[in-house]
Amino acid sequence: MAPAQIRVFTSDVCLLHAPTYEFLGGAQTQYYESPDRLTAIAKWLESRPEKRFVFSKDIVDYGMAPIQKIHKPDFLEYLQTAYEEWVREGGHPHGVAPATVPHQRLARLGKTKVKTATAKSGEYCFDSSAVIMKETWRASYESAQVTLTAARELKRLADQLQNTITDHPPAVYALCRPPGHHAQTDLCGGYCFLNNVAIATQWLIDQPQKDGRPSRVAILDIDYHHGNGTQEIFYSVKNPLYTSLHNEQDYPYFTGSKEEQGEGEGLGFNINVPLDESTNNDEYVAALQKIIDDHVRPFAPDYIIVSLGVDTFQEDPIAGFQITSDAYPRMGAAIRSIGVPTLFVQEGGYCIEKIGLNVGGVLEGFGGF
Ligand code: OKP
Ligand code: ZN
Repeated sequence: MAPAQIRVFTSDVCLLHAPTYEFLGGAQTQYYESPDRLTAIAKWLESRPEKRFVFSKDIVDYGMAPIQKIHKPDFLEYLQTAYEEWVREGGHPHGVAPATVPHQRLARLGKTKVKTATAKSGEYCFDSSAVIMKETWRASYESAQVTLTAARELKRLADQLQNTITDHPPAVYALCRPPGHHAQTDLCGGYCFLNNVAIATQWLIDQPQKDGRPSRVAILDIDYHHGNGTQEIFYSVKNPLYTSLHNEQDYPYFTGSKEEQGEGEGLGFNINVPLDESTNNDEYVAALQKIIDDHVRPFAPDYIIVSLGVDTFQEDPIAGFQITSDAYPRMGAAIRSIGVPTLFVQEGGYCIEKIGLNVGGVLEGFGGF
């Protein structure tokens, strides 16, 4: 039997972050990570029959504590003050975007103290796509709170099912933006400011199981891009397990190889599976099934968190494998077969016309609708 419904949490505050342009391939283009993505997904899900998707805009404010467990205090301070300082210093009012970043081979003798808004824009960011505008902090904070609210609902549903035998694990979906998987402990980049998945992961780990032990979380990052942020944040711990399928040849270019397997206690708990850009539906689903069988199931997670990017789609304007809309329900079904309560968190996906169909495909595939 399929779960009757999938709960969806979202918030209009997530729409407030709306830069109008970015630089792609040297050209000034539209800002692809737009609020329209979120409204297009909501519209598609709401149009489905049988009230499969139950929306809630009741977002709980968990405050800064769960965010401070992941991100450094100076970085959090920066995100909240960057725009005002930038404008005060004469930066363009569209928003903060670095022109100079501290490259690792740049001579840094440790004596310079970063003070100006322009210098800080490079210190805390690794590319030009994470534009900080007036409402970016508010929207990013809300995006994290939407994810936490969804995580709490998943825990509630999982607890309810504790003593029930079921083949339909509960699923909850955080329909949020800006996305998060590129955001590191003290770096924004790749349209990401706060790492929503990392924040919710740590929150769930900190919710003990019945026997008092911390919960075990496996992250399945199916966005087209490597989640360098989530990898970095959990690189030296053995819980969560981080797994990612992505195109290693594409953005963010310098992370995501098979050789990155974690360090110290975390060795073996970071699994990167790079795929070629020619990857088609069957090949993708086979790779997903393999990562599930070889790594996710053996980890015996209490929860799964999916970094749900649908920029794997062949028609995506800035990304994409050779994957059509038919593949998404198959991905959802493969994830459901693990049989574990699952939190879906929105990451990338930039084809506005099909983003609802593709996200909805994964969720309906999981639900068995
Ligand atoms: C965010 B998420 C590549 C340009 C990349 C930033 C992409 C961020 C993707 N040609 N610009 O993982 O979907
Ligand atoms: Zn992506």
